[in-house]
This record gives sequence, structure tokens and C-alpha cells, in this order.
Amino acid sequence: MIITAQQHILRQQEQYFPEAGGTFSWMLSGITLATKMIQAKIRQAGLLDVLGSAGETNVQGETQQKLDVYANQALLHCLGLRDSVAILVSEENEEPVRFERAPETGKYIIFFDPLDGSSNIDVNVSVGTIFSIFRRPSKSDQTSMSEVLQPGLRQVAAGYVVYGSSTILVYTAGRGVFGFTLDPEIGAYVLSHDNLRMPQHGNFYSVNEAQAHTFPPQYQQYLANLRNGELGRTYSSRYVGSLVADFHRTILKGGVFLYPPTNGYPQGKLRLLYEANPLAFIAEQAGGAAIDGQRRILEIQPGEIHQRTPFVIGSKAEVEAFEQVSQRTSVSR
Ligand code: AHM
Ligand code: MG
Repeated sequence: MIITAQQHILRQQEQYFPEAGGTFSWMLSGITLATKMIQAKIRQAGLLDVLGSAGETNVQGETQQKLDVYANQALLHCLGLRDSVAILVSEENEEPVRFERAPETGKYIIFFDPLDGSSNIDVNVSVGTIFSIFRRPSKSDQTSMSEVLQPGLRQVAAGYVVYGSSTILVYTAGRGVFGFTLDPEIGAYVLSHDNLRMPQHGNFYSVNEAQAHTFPPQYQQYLANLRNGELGRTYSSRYVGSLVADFHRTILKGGVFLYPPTNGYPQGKLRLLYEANPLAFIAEQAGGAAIDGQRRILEIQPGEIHQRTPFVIGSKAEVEAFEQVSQRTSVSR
């Protein structure tokens, strides 16, 4: 018998959070609905006039694709209608979107990257949606920005959808990681990866090597070690250029993904709150690890909503090997 994402989330909720009374799963159904709308649009992308740039730049100064705009609106719309949502923070919006709801109803803050890797969409390469959910702290001791700026350890749930050769939702609420494949015949996400575990080692590393000459020395040394067999394995490189797709391979096959500081992006390119945090939570729940080069991603206290971070994520063995190289490199300097 099939188990849908909706059933699974309700079951988990009854088991671990009976006090939530269905609001959490109702809110998540807003996310799954939006991602079904986004995937439908992506699947038609070559047929409709939805490819290409929308002619605007977003808050990061990056060109917005038409599908970026559509995906953002779908999430804002589907989640804005859910009473339990207090604040939405999107890669595509400079400021948080706040809903005037009483604290007892508006319980959650959701961060999302509506369409990650969207510069890949014109060439039919996988893209994704990433989300991260926090509880809104009790209002009394919080000023408006600090309630939004919580470290990743406080996430109550996180997930992503990869729009690839099939559409897959991967999700954690802190009790393991579960993957659901969208069955296009019935329009539902169906459990396909029960209690997903990331391999402790892998044979792939994933990084934009064209930038390697501008990486800090510990990253260059680490990549050299991977290549010259120092870790006792032979590695192959894989780099899609869509974080969700690169991470999805990493969680299933093991290995490591890196986005180091570069000349162009001295803090790294990826965003802490809606890219690194949710994937770090999922990686740790699956037995992997995620750091910013030094610190555990989930312990970083954010200073602003669109901040970037260097990112090293993957199997335990590969991330630990990076930490060792990093310590040695800093001692010898
Ligand atoms: P985006 O959110 O504007 O799509 O940018 C993030 C993407 C990630 O999906 C991917 O890991 C990275 O940018 C690739 O960057 P680069 O082309 O510099 O390697
Ligand atoms: Mg993105």
C-alpha cells in the first residue's frame, strides 16, 4: 500500500507532536501544493513562454528568471493562506513578508529558495525548491528581526524538492529523513525513500573547479588530497551547478559538496538561511555533516536574512577529512 507525504507527516505528528493538532501538516501541504504547481510549470517550460529572464534583478543582484518569479508567487500564495504561517522569508524578497496573525495562530516562520539553480533551467537541467521552518519565539522578549534570525539548530523541519527526471521531496522534522516521489498519475508524493541514510564515505566530490585557483589554501590542499588518493579512495568529480541536484546525489551516493570562498564571492555564494541551514539539518539527520569550513552550519547565529556562507557538506568521513586538512593548514601558516 502506498504512503503519501501527507499521511506520513500526519503520522509522525501524531507520534511525536500530538499537541500540534494538525496545523503543522496543514501548513506543509501548502508547500507540497506550491511545489506541484512549480513542477507542472517546469515540465511545460519549453512549450510556454516561461523560459528566460524576467528582466528584473533580485535582492542578490542576480537576474530573475520568469520561473523564479512564478515559483516565488506560488509559495507566497499557498503559504500565505495558511493561518499558522507568521513570516515568510524568500530569496526573491528583500524583506520578510509578515502576516498580522495572533501569536497563538501564527506560529511558524518559513524560509525558502523558490527555484534554486534557476540559471540551469533553459538547458533542461534539474532545479529545486528548498525550505526551512522555525517556530516563532514568544513575542515578549523578541524584537522583530531577532525572531527571524535564529540559528539552524532551532529548525523544526526542513526539506527540498528536486525537479529532475522525477520530482522528489526530501524532508526531515528531526526524526530521520524521508523521500517521496511525485506520482504524476495520482498527483501525490509517495514514500519512496524510507529513513534515508547518507553513506559514511563516498566516491564523488562536487565543486566548481574552474574557481579553484581562488579558493583559500586549505580547500586547494583538500582537493589535492582527494585527487592523489590520500584518503585511501579514488574520487570522481560531479558538478551540476544546481545545489539541490548536487546535494541530492551526495545524500544518496555519499561524498562531499563544497562552495568555498572565491574571489567573486569572498563569503561563499550560498545563502545560510534558505540554502545551507535546511540542507545541513537534512544531512545531519541522515548521518552526514555540514560546516562553513570551521563551524557547524547549524550553530551559526545569523546576522541578516540574506547572508552567505562558505559550505562543506556531505558524508562524515569526507567532511572530517576536510576539518583535519583545515586544522593542519592553519597551524602551518
Ligand atoms: P541561485 O540560488 O541564484 O540559483 O544560485 C545558487 C546556485 C546553486 O544552486 C549552485 O550550487 C550554485 O549557484 C552554482 O554556482 P556557480 O555557478 O558559481 O558554480
Ligand atoms: Mg538559490
